[in-house]
Amino acid sequence: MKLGIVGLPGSGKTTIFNALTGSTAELSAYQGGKRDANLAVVRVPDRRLDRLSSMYSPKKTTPAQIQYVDVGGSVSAKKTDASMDEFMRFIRPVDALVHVVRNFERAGEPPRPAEDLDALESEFILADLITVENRLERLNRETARGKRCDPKELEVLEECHKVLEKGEALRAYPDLARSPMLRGYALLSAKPCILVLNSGDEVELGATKLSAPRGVISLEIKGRLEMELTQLSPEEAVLFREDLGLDEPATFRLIRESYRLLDLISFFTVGKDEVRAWTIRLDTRAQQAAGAVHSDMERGFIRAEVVSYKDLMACGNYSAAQRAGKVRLEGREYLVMDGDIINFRFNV
Ligand SMILES: Nc1nc2c(ncn2[C@@H]2O[C@H](COP(=O)(O)OP(=O)(O)O)[C@@H](O)[C@H]2O)c(=O)[nH]1
Ligand SMILES: [Mg+2]
Repeated sequence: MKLGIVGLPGSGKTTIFNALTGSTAELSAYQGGKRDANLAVVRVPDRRLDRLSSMYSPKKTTPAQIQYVDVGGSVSAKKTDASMDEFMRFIRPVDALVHVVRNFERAGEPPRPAEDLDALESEFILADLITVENRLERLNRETARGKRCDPKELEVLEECHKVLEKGEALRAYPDLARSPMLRGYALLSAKPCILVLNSGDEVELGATKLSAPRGVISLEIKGRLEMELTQLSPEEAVLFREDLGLDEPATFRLIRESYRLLDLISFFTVGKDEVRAWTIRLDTRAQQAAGAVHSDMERGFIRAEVVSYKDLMACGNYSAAQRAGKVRLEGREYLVMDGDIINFRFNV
């Protein structure tokens, strides 16, 4: 699962990327726009995994992971095709967007989060409009030449066209945005999106009112501050956070929201060797979930031995949970729930 960090040049994309990933990628100078994309795999913070790890003291604890890419530059339908192609090469495969908006003064320019948000959002919508129009033209040409095309595709594209022409993002219409017909187009405004208000150190959190477009989750992060905190030693960082009255890193929330945005949940496997979080989509059945761990487990699936995280913690340990009747045997059709601890029984 991969999220792309987008935003106007100088909005703090690389800063947020560094805060998220603990990396030290180079920041752009004023008006810069580093061309190379930064890519990092991030551990999904999960207190449940930490507590399971204390319970089992395994040799290895493996968190769920999620990828972020800091694209650099920004899309503009007005730009040359080459820079557009480059942007699209990075952004097309991402599952969702993190849209960073500047909320700090830079080189004497006061923050204008609402305008900035709208400016880039409009570019995405325009880029999609062009894609959809090109495709529609082509379909119409082919139809005129007597080639048969899927009427459903035409219908979905016409519908997209109407939305985009009104200047609205496709994600505001979730059924349309998720249409299988659109899968190949990687339309930007159809991708799920988290809005990050990147506030300066001096900004009072919560004081800036910025209304997110329909279907967009928003959160506020002091990007530079969070980035600087990730660059301290863990001991120093804890002291600093206490001083500033900060709880966990703000980026943890962003990572968790990314997970939720993509309709992802975690289940756990536990044991002396490894305690591990596995990522699956919401509404995954037990047999398919077994496949996340190993294809043999999916193929030879017999039953899933399941206990919820809450029940396990309430009982204190696995055998107590068994005695209390909290460990269930579930079949292949069982819909795995977030926080399930699963032991797959299989036979190959
Ligand atoms: N004051 C302040 N400056 C920031 C913040 N985030 C980024 N900057 C500065 O804005 C400039 C551009 O940041 P960068 O992350 O490179 O932006 P990008 O072009 O979107 O990747 C750099 O000089 C950063 O130090 C912030 O939260 N507060
Ligand atoms: Mg950058």
